[in-house]
Amino acid sequence: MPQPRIPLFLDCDPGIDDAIALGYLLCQDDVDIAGIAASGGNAPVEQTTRNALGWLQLAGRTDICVHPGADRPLAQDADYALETHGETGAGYARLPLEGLPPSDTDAAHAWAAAARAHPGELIGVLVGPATNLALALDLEPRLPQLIRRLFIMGGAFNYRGNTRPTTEWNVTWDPEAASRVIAAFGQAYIAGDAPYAPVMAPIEATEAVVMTPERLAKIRSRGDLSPNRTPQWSTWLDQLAAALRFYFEFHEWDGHGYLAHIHDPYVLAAAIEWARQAETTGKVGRAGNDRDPFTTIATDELRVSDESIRAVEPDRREVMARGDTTPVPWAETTQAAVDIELTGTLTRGETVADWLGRWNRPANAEIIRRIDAESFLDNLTEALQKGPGGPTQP
Ligand SMILES: [Ca+2]
Repeated sequence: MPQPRIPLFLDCDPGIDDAIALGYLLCQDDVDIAGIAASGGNAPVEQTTRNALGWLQLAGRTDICVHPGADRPLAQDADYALETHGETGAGYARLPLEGLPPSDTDAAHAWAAAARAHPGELIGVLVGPATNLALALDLEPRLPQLIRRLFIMGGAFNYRGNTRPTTEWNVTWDPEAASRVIAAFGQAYIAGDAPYAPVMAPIEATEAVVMTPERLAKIRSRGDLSPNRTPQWSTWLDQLAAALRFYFEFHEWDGHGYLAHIHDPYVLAAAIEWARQAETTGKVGRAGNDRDPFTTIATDELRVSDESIRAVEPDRREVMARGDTTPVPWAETTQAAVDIELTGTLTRGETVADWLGRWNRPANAEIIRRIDAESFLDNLTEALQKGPGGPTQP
């Protein structure tokens, strides 16, 4: 039986970890890229659009559209992370200067068009600020019903921030947009209009995904043994290594050591792998809503260490064993009511989860609590070593 294809829309702000996500995406032979949107965030939107196009062009994928997004957040001035990602948002990488033009269709219209073109099937992945998707909700309020599942990189729950003391970058960039997206997608889930809660991957989980020089060397060298590996892909990896060198230096300067937290590729990979698993095990409508709203779901034993499984409470293990939902791959998750602080004088942009049900509100999001980072990094390594191998490649 042929493998079902996965239509996917990626909204990003490249950004160095975004670049790894883009590369990983190109290596997935069963994913149909329904569109790529660029958001302002790590760099101005003109630059992130150019970077997305540049990474694609470097890989020979001149057939993929990049849709430019809004140039500023909904309700505040734009801020950029050039000290983290470099003046161009691509570290020391040299991307093609002359190149493809961006799409004439802006990001918000592209989100709406992709969702309408794949009703109930599109996987949405947000690894930049939520501005584009919030604007798309104005154009197409049925997006939460049309999109099969939304995966969001963002937030910091009861954790030190990476931007302000308690806030994460993507949400801080545009808290109003993040709030609107969570509210819309969460409400559709609560109302029974959408089968799955949006997934949030906050930094206290994604920081476990660490790229090291050793891991990078493995990706670059072992790939020579892959029959699918082309010289073009080797060049792509050379530029990724140049980008990562900047990212390593930044993290070292920031006190984390000569390594890099790579938040975005995990979220993209989890979305793709979840779609595959859900396809394999059958579509389970209302997944998760039969349980109490604060249920912890963990992945099956194939993808999480024994130690992690033992840490799950016994009654939660029963939920896992029933197999009545498709777990988020390489992760343990908890459903909870989530909201975003928009007015706090010290905490604007903080994501708040009501773990104990004090608000008496149903869960509107599935939050990733822990990631089996080593297993995911092995998957990432294998994919990047192999390179793109689909029929569209020469
Ligand atoms: Ca990003």
